[in-house]
Amino acid sequence: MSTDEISKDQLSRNEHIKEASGFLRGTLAEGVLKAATGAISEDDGQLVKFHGMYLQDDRDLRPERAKKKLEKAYSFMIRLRIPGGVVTPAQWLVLDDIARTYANGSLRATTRQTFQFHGVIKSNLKRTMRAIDAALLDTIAACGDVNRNVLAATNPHQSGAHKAAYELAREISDGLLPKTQAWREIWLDGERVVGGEPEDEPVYGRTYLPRKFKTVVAVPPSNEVDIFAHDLGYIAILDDAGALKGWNVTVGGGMGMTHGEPDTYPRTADVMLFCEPDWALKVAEAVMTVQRDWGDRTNRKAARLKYTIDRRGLAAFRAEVERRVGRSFPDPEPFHFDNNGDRYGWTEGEDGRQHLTLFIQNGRIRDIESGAQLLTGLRRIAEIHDGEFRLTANQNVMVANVAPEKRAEIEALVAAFGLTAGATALRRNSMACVALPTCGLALSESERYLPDLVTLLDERLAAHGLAEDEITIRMTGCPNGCARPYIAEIGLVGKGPDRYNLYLGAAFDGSRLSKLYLDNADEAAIVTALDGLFAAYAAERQPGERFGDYVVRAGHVGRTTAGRNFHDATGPLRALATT
Ligand code: SRM
Ligand code: SF4
Repeated sequence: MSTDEISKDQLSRNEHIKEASGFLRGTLAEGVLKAATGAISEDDGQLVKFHGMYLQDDRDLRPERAKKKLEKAYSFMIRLRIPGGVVTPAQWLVLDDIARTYANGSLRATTRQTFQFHGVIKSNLKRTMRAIDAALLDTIAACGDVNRNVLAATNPHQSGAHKAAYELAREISDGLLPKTQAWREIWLDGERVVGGEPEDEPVYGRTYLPRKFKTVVAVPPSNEVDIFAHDLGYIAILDDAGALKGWNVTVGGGMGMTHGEPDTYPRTADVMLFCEPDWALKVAEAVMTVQRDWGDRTNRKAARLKYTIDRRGLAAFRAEVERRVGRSFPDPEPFHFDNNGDRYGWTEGEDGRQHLTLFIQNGRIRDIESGAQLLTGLRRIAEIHDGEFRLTANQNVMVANVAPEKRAEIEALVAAFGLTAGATALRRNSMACVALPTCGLALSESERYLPDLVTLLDERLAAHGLAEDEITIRMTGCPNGCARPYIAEIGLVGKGPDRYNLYLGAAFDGSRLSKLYLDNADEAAIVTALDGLFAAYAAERQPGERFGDYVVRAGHVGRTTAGRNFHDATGPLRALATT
């Protein structure tokens, strides 16, 4: 249903907030100045997301504050917009300063190639935003019902294709950026244009999109950006000489669901068409505006593009995209992915440039007392590095374009600050979302717990001779899927305190969803179940067979090809259901 076809009272509450906000202003300018509370109003809380911020509170402190009848310990999470995840060393130093001065002493690399700050109190918001602006960065459209940070493949193995991927990410990010000046006006005390042209959002309109919209650009054979999890994606297709021929366009991926609501589900994207390089931006605009007009604005749980496509059908969606672009496109070209992880250590591009990818556990860059000094170590590297830093979609950091004469110096810093402290194969392939204490939606621990669970699982893997095997494992504190758990070979999704759903059977290249294997399981049940499966895998696997493929072939879980059979019970659960 488009907004034209439905009456105003059917629209979701957020649609009214957007409509009345004056292009995302609301009462934010006044609310930020109110010293009586660390929070802002509920409506402004929705609008501030479009400015890259979330109102949060420290959930660890809730009981104590409630006992003392104090307001919650409010602060803001700030998310940057960094297309392709590229920052200069000078920008890194500013971000490090902000982390130490205004945030909680850490930088958080996210699953979408950007940084978040946590713990910024209201009175420091403007100072933080001014520092971000001075570094020529911003947080516009990092969250909210808009096209968010655009991801691009980081691993510059095929240098030409990666350059094209990065350029396309920037082009789409700029082309689909909201035009409102509200961000500058509110956070940088910019002048509101009075008597000039009335403000307009030519692409978005006054109510922007029905829901968040995410775009990525991939370069096979690496699916490091997890293209099948995103609303819109581009897969580089190269000619025989390795030059870019064009892009396969994917639509309708997404991870979020709600426990117990089978109408919500993760879905892997469809590969829709092939377009030549000059048409890529036009296609992005058409896909986004069809979703703008066809997406459900009455129910936010049904509003993502994945549901629009399932409701209308891929063929109808494609026809409308082609109609809006004004031409038809060929069908997609063949392509092949072989993994969705990062290549760690030093790599060399075909142009001879050197790059160092560092494993950052769950993206948290901070100094640990008597442990790795990630924040300080990376700061020291930024002080001498003259290439750039690239964030990966797996929460890691690449020190990119290292000059040959700097390599030894950087290696010495990596060793001195413990930046590569021996992660096992499972840990290197692990990701956890933020969850507690800052995420208001978390049902269980994630970032603070997965490292310990991996230690237990590593012992089990080693016992079965699998210590060197690459297996992807991802955990989230709730079913929203921020670390994309449903396309990891082992997925753990928070159900409640110390309880998780265990999902198995996704593909190592991120192209197939997993299935529910254990419901509401505690640590002992998870470790016991996986121990048994690791033993069986070690004994029965075929040469080169991945863990996710094995559990499907051996019948431990069913195969999933699209989102809609995701909720069918399998494995021990299926057995329970039929007895
Ligand atoms: Fe996410 C909401 C953190 C990537 C699906 N996500 C949230 C919020 C903002 C909670 C909230 O709404 O109050 C979390 C803030 C926690 C905190 O304290 O920082 C949050 N999401 C994250 C990050 C930081 C996880 C991480 O550990 O890296 C990732 C930031 C990405 C970025 O830089 O933009 C993050 N979120 C994702 C992804 C992965 C991706 O896009 O590749 C997904 C699944 C893909 C998708 O969108 O379907 C994801 N986040 C969600 C959802 C469910 C959306 C849905 O369609 O149902 C929510 C809740 C919502 O939107 O209602 C959510
Ligand atoms: Fe929060 Fe859930 Fe996202 Fe984890 S998956 S960061 S708990 S919204």
